[in-house]
Amino acid sequence: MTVYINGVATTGDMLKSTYDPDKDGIIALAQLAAAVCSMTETLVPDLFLELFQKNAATGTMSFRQRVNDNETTTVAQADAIGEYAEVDFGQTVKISRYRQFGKTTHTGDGRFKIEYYDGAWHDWVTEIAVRTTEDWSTFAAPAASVWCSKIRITATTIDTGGYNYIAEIEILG
Ligand SMILES: [Ca+2]
Repeated sequence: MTVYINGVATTGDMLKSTYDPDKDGIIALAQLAAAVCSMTETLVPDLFLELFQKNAATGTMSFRQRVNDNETTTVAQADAIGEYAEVDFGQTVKISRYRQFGKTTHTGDGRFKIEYYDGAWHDWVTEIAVRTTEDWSTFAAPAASVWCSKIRITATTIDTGGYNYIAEIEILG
């Protein structure tokens, strides 16, 4: 294949999938894109606990600030589908795993989901069962790590015990 640059036929580096700094020194587009993506990935940090807890949660869930106050005895609660607690990180981070601290007054049939914001809201993990014990779940990692600047914990089914309780949640990179 021949590429014409300014009317001159060339078979230089533009045709190569990897950068080979020989004759013309032109970096193949794919290589340049890979380099930029690699740099961007380096600049997006994994979400760490202190940053997850830095900003108090906002939203429509009662006592929503309690979902990330680093205290498992303070409990947020939702009694209507769609109520949520939102945590804004103030920067783009990578999230990979989460765990929750429950409450024994749950029947166990309540469900919530975790959404993430990257310019638009998307579901990250759905159909998460409310936890019926007052201890931490093990960390669960959904299939996809994602980049985001905010998350929401949203009630999707209200527990027949009356409320979906979130004593604490931790989302990390
Ligand atoms: Ca709490």
